[in-house]
Amino acid sequence: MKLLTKRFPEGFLWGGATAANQLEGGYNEGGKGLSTADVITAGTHMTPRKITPMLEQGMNYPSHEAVDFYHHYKEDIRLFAEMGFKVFRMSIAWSRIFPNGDDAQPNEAGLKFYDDVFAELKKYNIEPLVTISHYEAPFHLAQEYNGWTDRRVADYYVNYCEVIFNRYKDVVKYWLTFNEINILTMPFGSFMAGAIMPEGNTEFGHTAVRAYDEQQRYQALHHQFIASARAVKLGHFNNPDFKIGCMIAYMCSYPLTCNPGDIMLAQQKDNLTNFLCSDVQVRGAYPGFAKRYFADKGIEIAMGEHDEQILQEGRVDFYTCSYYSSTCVSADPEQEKIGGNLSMGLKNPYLKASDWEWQIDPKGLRWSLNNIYNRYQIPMMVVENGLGAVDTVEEDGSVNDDYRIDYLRGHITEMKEAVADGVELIGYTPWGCIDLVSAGTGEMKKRYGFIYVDKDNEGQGTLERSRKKSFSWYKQVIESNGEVLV
Ligand code: BGP
Repeated sequence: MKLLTKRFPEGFLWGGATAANQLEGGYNEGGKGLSTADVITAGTHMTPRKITPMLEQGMNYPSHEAVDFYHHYKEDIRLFAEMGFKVFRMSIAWSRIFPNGDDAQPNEAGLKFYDDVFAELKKYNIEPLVTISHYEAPFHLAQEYNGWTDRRVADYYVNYCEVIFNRYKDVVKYWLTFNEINILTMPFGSFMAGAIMPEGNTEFGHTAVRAYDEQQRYQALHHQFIASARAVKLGHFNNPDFKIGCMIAYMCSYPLTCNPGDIMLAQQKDNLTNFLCSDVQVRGAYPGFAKRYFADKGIEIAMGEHDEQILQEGRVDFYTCSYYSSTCVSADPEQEKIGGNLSMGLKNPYLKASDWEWQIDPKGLRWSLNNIYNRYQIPMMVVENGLGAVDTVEEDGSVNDDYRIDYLRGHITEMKEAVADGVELIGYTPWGCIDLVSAGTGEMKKRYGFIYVDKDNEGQGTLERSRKKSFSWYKQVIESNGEVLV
């Protein structure tokens, strides 16, 4: 028997992660249509973003320019190559390829833009990892069809997949069908992930009236499962070498005490928020606990005649997740709440939190990876992880982000433990490897990057790129395949 060592495997995919609407800008260039992300204003930690059904004069829409990767991609990819990236996670903006979503023909200029990006990556032997849908859809699909509540949107998505699979089949091998698909199980995901139009209050996330309509959200989610499964089958047919994965926002929730009520609740939360979606995508069927939840809540999912078979035939090849923090759950409603990755949880007295109240818990990553791998036993990647923090630029232009290095070092150390535990981890792409717009708040101030971008919350700045202290640190991590972490 070969014993496992505490080392990352040869060929481990080190890199970084981004998403089109938070990175690219050029929102109306090259024939691109308006996306759902383009109608969300900037907010802050304390002020929610707003969804405006019409673009309003004088409003700050952070996706419109973002950090202008659209015009800076060559420079940015050169910097990724300098760090030694093996992989770059990016998304394709659906509305660049199909401006309205239901167009008869794709937009050639949009396809050409990604040809150029992939060619640039290839120059440096960086493997693209492409998210097909990362928190955006053509806005027309939201307005005309109420987004993913309408099954026809799944057809448009599959059509979009067919076009990009054909076009990029020789340059892209790794695909993810939907970013954090499980966000649709929460009110927050309604518009952002489901393109479901809000009614009444248009504050982003928790307060949009329709967001609470679970029936509608789970139906939209079912359509995404079908779309994802059809895309997997189509992709494998197109190119048997394709590796197509799911992507889950893994929310690690500990029971606050050993009270059996807390233990039960933690398991239920793990099941419903984390495992419902990956069970469907990895195992190809709804788990029993989902059926029970639907029955208890009176949710009825309209299923097509062949849906069960479609889900079975469209199982993913690998599992990926984001992991940022952990929270606690308790059966006692009086416990103190704290923020988290798109959801609230309870405070853990043993952990410190970031400025945005996300509790920092590297051990939780090892625990989560083991928990997931024990269930599925398929290759895994951590495709988002990192610390959103305020950076200070010194007079000499340097950014000494030791707090970010500490965060990443802690998490990489625990990933290595997970590898020694037997978890088949094949890659790691920390979030926002270059500063970009925050999805939750729309701010620039919440930075994750190894590369600093000169732009502030009001949209002012030169967009100049510079290397932070973490840049050279991460370079040596990659060079040593995770051995040198000091
Ligand atoms: C994930 C999203 C990303 C990203 C990240 C950090 O949930 O997939 O798009 O933004 O969270 O969140 P935030 O930008 O709110 O700090």
